[in-house]
Amino acid sequence: MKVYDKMLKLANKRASYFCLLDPDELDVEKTQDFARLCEDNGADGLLVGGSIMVNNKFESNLKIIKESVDIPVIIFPGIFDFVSPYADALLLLSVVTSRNPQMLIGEQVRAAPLIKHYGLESIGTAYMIIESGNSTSVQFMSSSLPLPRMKNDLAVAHALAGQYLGMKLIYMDAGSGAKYAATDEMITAVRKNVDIPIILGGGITTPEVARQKAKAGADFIVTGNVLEKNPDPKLIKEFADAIHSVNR
Ligand code: 1GP
Repeated sequence: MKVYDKMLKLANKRASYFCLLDPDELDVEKTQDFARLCEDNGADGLLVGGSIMVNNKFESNLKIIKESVDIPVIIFPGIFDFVSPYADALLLLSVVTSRNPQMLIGEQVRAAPLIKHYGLESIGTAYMIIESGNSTSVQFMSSSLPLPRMKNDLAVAHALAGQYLGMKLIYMDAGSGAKYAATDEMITAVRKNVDIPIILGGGITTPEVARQKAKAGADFIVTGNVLEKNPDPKLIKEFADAIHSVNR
């Protein structure tokens, strides 16, 4: 089954949990353990990527991750130098909140021939960068102004535009290490207006907040930083249980 079909199936049942692994931050020796820890404690999938590549560990780490787990391994590219065959799918992000053509279509054009070459499942994703209370790597690297955090109508308009353009997912991201995650009100407003699944990430630091965001309408909750700082199996399980408790 294609990763996207699995995601649709999950989204119809209950909220789901994705762990984000930044390949630059992982020692090759620890990568396998970390990926398995996430799977064994309830993660529904792994996102692999980051805003910038600071070393050459991406492909070797991705390969290890892919060989270590059965849950979907999905490339989450900050830049499209992250295309690789060692994954089940790739989120083909277009930064719909940006007005920088490189982020809207330029990077995707660069990536497309390689995606075709590898036969990689590509999931067109409307990527929305939301104001986070601090400056995040993704805002800086994409040279885009984030969407103001109280402007729910603007968020809805961007998400709808993504859906009408034929994108398959909405990713609402306050950016890694965000001070504030996207508000419940904004998530609910987007949820009420679009039919495609919503991924929510950036600044989720406790299982309780993760559950709250899932209740507000996010179908997939992503955590990155919090596990990088503390890769505790108990914490991963608490996140997974809190998110899975939200039924559709
Ligand atoms: C960022 O959604 C991810 O793109 C995860 O953010 O590292 O803040 O959990 P955190």
